[in-house]
Amino acid sequence: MHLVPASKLGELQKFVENIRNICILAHVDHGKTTLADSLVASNGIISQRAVGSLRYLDSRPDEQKRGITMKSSSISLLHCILSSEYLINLIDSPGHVDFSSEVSTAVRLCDGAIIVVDVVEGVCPQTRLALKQAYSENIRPVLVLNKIDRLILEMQLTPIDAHVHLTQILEQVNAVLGECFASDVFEKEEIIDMEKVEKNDSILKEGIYNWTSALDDADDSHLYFTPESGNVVFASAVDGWGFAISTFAKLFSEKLGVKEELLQKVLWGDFYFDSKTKRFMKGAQEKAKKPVFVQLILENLWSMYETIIVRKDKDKVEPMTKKLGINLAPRDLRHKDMKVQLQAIMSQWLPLASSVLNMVCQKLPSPKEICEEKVEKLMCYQTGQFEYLNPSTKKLKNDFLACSSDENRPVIVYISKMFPFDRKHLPENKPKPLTPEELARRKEIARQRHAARQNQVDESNPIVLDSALLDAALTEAELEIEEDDIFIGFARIFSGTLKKGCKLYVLGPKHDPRAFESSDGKVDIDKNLTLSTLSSNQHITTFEVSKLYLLMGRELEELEEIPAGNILGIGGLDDHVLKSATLSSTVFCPSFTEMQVYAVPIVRVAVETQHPSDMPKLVKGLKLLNQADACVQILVQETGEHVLLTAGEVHLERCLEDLSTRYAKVPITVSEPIVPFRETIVETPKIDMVNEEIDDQNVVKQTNSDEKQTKKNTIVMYTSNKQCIIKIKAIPLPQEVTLVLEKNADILKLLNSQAFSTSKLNSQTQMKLVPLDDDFIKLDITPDVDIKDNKHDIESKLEITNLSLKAIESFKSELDAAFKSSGTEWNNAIEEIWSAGPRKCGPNLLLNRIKDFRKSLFDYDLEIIDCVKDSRNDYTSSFVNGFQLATLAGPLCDEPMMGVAFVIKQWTILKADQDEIGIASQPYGPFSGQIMSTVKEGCRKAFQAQPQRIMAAMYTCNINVKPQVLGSTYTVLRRRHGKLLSEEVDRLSSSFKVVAHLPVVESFRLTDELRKQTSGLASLQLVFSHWETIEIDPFWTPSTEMEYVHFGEKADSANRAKRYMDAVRRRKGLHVDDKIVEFAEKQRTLSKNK
Ligand SMILES: Nc1nc2c(ncn2[C@@H]2O[C@H](COP(=O)(O)OP(=O)(O)OP(=O)(O)O)[C@@H](O)[C@H]2O)c(=O)[nH]1
Ligand SMILES: [Mg+2]
Repeated sequence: MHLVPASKLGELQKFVENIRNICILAHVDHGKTTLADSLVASNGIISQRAVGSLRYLDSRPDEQKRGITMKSSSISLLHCILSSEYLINLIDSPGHVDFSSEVSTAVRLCDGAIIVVDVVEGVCPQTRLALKQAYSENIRPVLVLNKIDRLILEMQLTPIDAHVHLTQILEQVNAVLGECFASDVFEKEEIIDMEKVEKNDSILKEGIYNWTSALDDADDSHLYFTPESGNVVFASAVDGWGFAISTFAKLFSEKLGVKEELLQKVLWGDFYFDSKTKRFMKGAQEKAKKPVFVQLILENLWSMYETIIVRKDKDKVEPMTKKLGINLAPRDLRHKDMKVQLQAIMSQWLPLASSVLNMVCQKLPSPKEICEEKVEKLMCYQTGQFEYLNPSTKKLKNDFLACSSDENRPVIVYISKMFPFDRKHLPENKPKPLTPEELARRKEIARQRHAARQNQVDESNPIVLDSALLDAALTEAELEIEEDDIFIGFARIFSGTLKKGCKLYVLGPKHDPRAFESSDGKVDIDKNLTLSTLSSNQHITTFEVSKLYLLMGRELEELEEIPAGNILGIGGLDDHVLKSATLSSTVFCPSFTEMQVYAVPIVRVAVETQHPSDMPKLVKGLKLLNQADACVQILVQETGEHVLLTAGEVHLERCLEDLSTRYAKVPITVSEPIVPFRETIVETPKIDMVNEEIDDQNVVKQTNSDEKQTKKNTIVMYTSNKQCIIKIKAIPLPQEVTLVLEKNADILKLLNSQAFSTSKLNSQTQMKLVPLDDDFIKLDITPDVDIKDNKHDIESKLEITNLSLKAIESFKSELDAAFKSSGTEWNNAIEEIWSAGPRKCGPNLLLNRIKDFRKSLFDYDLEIIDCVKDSRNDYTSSFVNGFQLATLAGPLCDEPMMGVAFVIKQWTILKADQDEIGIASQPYGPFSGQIMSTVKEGCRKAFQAQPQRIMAAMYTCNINVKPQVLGSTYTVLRRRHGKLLSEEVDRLSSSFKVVAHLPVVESFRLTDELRKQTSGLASLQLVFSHWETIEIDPFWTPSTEMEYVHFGEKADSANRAKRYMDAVRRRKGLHVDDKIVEFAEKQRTLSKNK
């Protein structure tokens, strides 16, 4: 096909029914980009010969070098079926787990997805995730079973075995879809049940419960991949061929004189051809007959590969092509490499692009078919449920469903990411062909310059250049484009038409339309507002559309207007959008639900410039990097150090490359990866380091008297002016409670902001202390709704909606259940919770067991009456902040605490008269400050009075490994303290799928080491999983008899927990208790005497 002009694609954008917005999703290396090459080649953008080797959509040099995709990119293609023309907006996405945020940005803009599965590797972790993501975003999938050629050449399966194998792979994929469906149905059922219970439905009254599950009634038949229904293509992307069942149904219906519809039904499945009756019969497996799929399809494919590639039978090639009706170019026929001949034949016989694109057009929905469920999901970020939206916002649902470009429809656009683009390559900056006049002018200038140079020697006779010509030359020079990047918004129009010059609101992720219900949807926003000038409670800026682009892979094409239903690029948003945003012509439009992020930024490095004078450039570069990548976070530490947070090693490398060559363009130095730890306490261990029970008899070293004193572990603290007494004890939180707290950090935040806005007391002190409980300041990221500004904000009034109250209540009951299941001592704990920390939303608790002073986190709806007399009320926020500071940086290595409860048993302020305290405390500073530091110190001491432990961040590590190197893989894992979880053998590829947990801190350069140790026969995926306590006491010294026997008195064998702790302490410049060699001389003499 010839190259399709952009104007033609622009024309097609108007026919919404014929648009397909799709993305390609798969596990890493399953062949997405190679498949995309075939589709791109079908539009003449690249040649058919380049398919597979070019990987056109991997436009970054490092993508080409490493052979993996690192960003999602889009291209618009034309596809014709009979006389209908379709516009396909195709997005290729990365498969590597580090870039899963790029997959989310792609999925959000699409209505359908092509799931690619490598038939040898089968369903892998990212395939599973892709299917789940597609399901949860309500996008319809089709399947491409890729790399069938590997079954023939590499695995050398017979056609019958291959058929069995393909059936199994299909079952695996469908099983994942089944899981998604079942969990979705159960979830919905739970909500319905809860509503029923709330309404006090007849079930309870009548005492009858309907035990039939919704799953029994739910219809999931439409969901699965079945070749006979046409949503599966079998392919070899690298060889450029692919077919659906319908491809062969059409081919054979003429040849065999059988109806196409009949063939469509029998070509896949348990059918065989009975040569006697000349009929297709069911039961091939039972009667040990060859299935039709094997007989008519696979055997043909196999013989093709065997003749051309295995036997290299050149003479048969020509007759074969004639039989198939293929015209092979003489150049291909003469080609020495038989693979090229095969590719040429196969890609003409069973062209991959047409099979895949036919399937896409026939099986995937157009933007107009967007379902109600998806619209509601997109619209309810702030409220969680559609019914809680305001009427004017609810009305917009019809506009989403209509997906119309009508003038009267509101414009709704979603931007899922901002991607950098070289300014020089923008369509408007591309060099245009010169007109004859310009050519003549340039010639004239050149001639004059030449003459001037010739006459330079003769200074008395200077030649004056024609000033008009010079002016023209200057304007041209001025037009010389700056060499830098601009950002383009990666967007989709859900309603209305985007035109140049139209003015829109840019709604930030925190925009809430409920605040504008009284307006008519149009509000006056200062035109000059940009991201950097927005205050923390403003979320809207205005923007005039100036540049609209058609995304064409490595290129952009400028368009004047783009109608609803299309994927596009929008320029000029640099100052308005940070990472994602919603654009609309009405403020009633809610911001879209945030995209689900599956990658956790866990790997940190500190970056700095080699030359201090370059620092401003680095800061600017970091801001740009932050804008361009959904998964990057930038932090500035108190020390002024800039820290970059990324999802993993590969992501980190890409970010650093971008930073030094694209955004900052200065040489940078990078610290060793910084891995976060947590600090916790545990119950006193009952067994020692050699797994022997500890009892009084076998303990050799008794604890000294100091420690005995704190045996009770309750710490008593006085403020410096001795006016206040506090008794604190630290206890480990049950694991379930910690998990619930960790999961509900958002609700804790919400609870705090409400508690704050409703509490009439202490606001002053709290305001002062807010910045203290954060040793990191986020760099120019749209600020979080700041607690202090919240008080007078309209939003805070809106915040206590029914829904948030409901969410808080369900969190409370979940937490209560977790407490109750952990033993009777926790029975009342839920009422005692005073605060969570650090940052008021962390996994540690402050428990209030002060007999005469009640304060609870869940008292947010109570007005505190008549307690002003108690002077402690004036200092509660100082008290809580002391706890916040303590939990933010523990005593082991200044890392945050996790899973610790601080029980306050007593808090007494001796002198109630505030003025007196004020005077008395003069020499020690303000009393509130004293209380805070005393609480902080008390918490630390209480923590130290318990057995302390370090917690490490853990990865789940999926390794695919060949049996011959399984041993060395385990050695590598063991050395890095990995814990084996499971090991499965894949019968066909005879490789092992190993799943293990591995501390993040031990994971660096693991990929390289594995590659070396296993000669590249193991592949690896790392995903953040959880925090795990390292069961070794960092301060451990032998104390039992057996420990003395095993480790000797000095016990100088390596203590892993201590090693981690010391490394962090060293990095932070804290004191490290290094062991110094004692009696060095004695040792030397000993060795001399020997
Ligand atoms: N044998 C065989 N190899 C294939 C086929 N399709 C792709 N490959 C090879 O698989 C490797 C990965 O292909 P890509 O297209 O880059 O895979 P991808 O899914 O885009 O990978 P990421 O984007 O990094 O996730 C390349 O070496 C391809 O040549 C196929 O049909 N058969
Ligand atoms: Mg790729």
